[in-house]
Amino acid sequence: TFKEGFHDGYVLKELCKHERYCCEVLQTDILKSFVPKYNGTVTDDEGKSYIEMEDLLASFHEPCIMDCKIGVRTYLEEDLAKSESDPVPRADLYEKMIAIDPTAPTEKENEEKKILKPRYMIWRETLSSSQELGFRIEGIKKSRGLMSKDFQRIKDRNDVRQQLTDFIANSLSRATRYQKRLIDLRSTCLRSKFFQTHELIGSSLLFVHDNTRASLWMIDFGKTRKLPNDFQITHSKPWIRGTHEDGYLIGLDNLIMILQDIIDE
Ligand code: 4IP
Ligand code: MN
Repeated sequence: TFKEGFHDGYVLKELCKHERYCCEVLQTDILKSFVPKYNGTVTDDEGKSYIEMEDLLASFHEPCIMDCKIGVRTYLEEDLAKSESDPVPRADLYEKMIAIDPTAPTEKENEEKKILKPRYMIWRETLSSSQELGFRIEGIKKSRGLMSKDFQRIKDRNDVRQQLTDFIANSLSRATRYQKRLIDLRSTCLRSKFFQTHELIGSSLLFVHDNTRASLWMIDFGKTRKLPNDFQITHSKPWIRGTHEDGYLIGLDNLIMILQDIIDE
């Protein structure tokens, strides 16, 4: 869903105000080197607006790409509240659910052929590794191949590890480089003003490597929100409603540990 940017080496992503705000703030945060460069917004001939940001793949040759969604929770607390006060079950989410597992819907959901979004999101978290490991593999593209999104049921630590091993094609140097970058990211997060004052929901890490390099960046800030004033989260305690905990560091720590297992293998 990216279009070529107006400037060389940039891509356009459909404008989301929350994401634009994060991109702006992050340009002056110490996390800057872990996010794509941001070049403001542009509007096309049809009046559609976009954010223009760095094409992270531009400097790679036939890159392999992996998108990992970070966090134990993938929906906003406000969406949960909304869905309780004004429930709007959705047919499209029911269809997506039965495509993955026809036995997943309840009797009532099967009658309506609709489900609520938080129910769908929580089901996706528990079917995958999100809830236990604080991250899940969303997609992998091997060089020149197509993007595969068939990872909905990758849940167990060993299965995740196997997928990661495949992704890096068993390369020790890639495992080491990715792990080092994750450790740098973790320590930068702990010192980051942005990280201290925001909950990061549905945000991803984009892993990219080719034959000579391997690196990763934080992407997708459409559901990242500023915490209420004077509100603090640990990013590492399990989520309990009202705490706004996102489990971001749970995800980073597990990624770092699984890569360590791969390195020690
Ligand atoms: C999708 O489920 C993803 O969770 C989307 O998040 C989410 O968009 C979609 O919600 C939801 O249906 P699948 O991955 O199972 O397809 P992302 O864009 O981060 O991948 P939101 O809007 O919550 O970010 P809807 O409401 O757009 O369908
Ligand atoms: Mn994403």
